Amino acid sequence: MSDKQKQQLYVRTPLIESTALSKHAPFKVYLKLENTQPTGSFKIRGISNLCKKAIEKGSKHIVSSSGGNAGIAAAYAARKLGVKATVVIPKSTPEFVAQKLRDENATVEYHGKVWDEANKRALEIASQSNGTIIHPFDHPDIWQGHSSMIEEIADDMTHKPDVLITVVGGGGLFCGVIEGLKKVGWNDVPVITIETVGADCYNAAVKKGELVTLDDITSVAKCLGALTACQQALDYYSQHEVHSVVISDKEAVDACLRFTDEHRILVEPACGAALAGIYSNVIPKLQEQGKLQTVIQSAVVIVCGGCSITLEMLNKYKSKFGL
Ligand code: PLV
Repeated sequence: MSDKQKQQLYVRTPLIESTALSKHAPFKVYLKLENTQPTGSFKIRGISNLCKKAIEKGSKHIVSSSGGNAGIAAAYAARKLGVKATVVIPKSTPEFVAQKLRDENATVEYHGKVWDEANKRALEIASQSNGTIIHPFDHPDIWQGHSSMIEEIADDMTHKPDVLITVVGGGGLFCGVIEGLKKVGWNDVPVITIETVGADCYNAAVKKGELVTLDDITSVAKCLGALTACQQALDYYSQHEVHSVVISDKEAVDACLRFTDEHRILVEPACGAALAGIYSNVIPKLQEQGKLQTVIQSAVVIVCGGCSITLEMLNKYKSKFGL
């Protein structure tokens, strides 16, 4: 392995106790600040792991399909590891995100309305150019990479948290969380998975007991916008205590606005959805429904981050939802 390949591309992120968010809950809220990764989201953990393995096997060209953040992670990893990157993004991705990809030296192609269509094009490019496809969420090396965030949390906390809150797009983050919990022996820590209405393929799958493909992504949380979740995420549902919750776009945007004021951190609605777990009282609501039976004294929220947001966009969402 070359020195380039040995370098760690993700950073150990802070875990902080949030007095501001704890004021909204009858328990202590801890935040795992994945927005502080060099690429702005947790994605670099899993994607860099997968890219390194591909390059070790001789790959010279990384091809990624992405709603944005997985692509930025793949482009960053490719640049640092000295190989070429092509990223296919759906047309819903803002131009400034395409520019961020170009800033990482990636070739960018817009294709399709949603991520699933961009992914088909990425598969074509990879087969035509002898490139390696880097899936944004459905690969064991991605989950293994993401699981490192739970190992860090276990190292940093003096006690086991009573619940963990995360979002689900295609389920890569969630699978990483479950694998991390297994690794640190926290098999009994319940996980709350949050999605927004119109990007809720995981909730649809757990309700039906099989994978469901949505017709379209209508949520503003485009980065949660996989039409179908990965099978492993559904399999983990029956192996771990998981509570799948769907919130509105308005709640996700409201959480982004409040978080910006209270923590001075700007995140996209995909991440606002996790924060809505606190701001929209998801835990007390689950308890009222008798669904979360344990006493909750502490909760960890995975602040997954994301680059697809500007103050101007957040203000537009604010007006759109009458906030
Ligand atoms: N975003 C993917 C899929 O988009 C991407 O290509 O970047 N939070 C943020 C900020 C994200 O960007 C994503 C995924 C998620 C959460 C959900 O992660 P997942 O897909 O592993 O469940 C269409």
